[in-house]
Amino acid sequence: MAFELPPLPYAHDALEPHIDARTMEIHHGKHHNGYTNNLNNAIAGSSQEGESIEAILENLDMNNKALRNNGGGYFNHRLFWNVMSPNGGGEPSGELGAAIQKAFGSFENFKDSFSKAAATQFGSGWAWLCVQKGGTVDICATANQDNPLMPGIGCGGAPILGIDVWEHAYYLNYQNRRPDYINAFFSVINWEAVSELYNAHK
Ligand code: MN3
Repeated sequence: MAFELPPLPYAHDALEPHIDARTMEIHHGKHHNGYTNNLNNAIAGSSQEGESIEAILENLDMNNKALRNNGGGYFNHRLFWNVMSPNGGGEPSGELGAAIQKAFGSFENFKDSFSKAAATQFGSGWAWLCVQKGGTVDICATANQDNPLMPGIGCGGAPILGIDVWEHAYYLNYQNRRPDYINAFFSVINWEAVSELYNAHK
């Protein structure tokens, strides 16, 4: 069974004005599609064919650049679309809200730390909120299409929120103003989806 490009859970223009429709069209239809096809090429005929993307990444040979880049790209973008929503924004509640309070002291402190991690990731990469077994949450940033599921990368644990800070994610609308894009991302975060991931992986 080959991996397939997952459909966007909303229309291309649904996240405007925070993320523009043209960026979403190219990002999903070209970039994520490319990672998906190249992931399938990278595992074709190998023992990884038929495994889940999580199992592939957790057991990854970090020297396998094609699988590292494209497996990461497939997983990271799939998560990214799902943690955004046109009805997003606000703050998390429930157990995730409590875990964020405990780790960072307040939602505002969390937002500052996450935004800083995303803004200071040099070049292309991602910033993450991850949950460890036991329920504590951590922030980290990773280069390129790496993510904390991969051996020895970032804070470890399960990524439950991620922001893509490659220029292709924001350049059409924000040019070099990465901090403005990061701030806008907070207006579309789907905290219900992030909470579901927290509860599934805590
Ligand atoms: Mn991207």
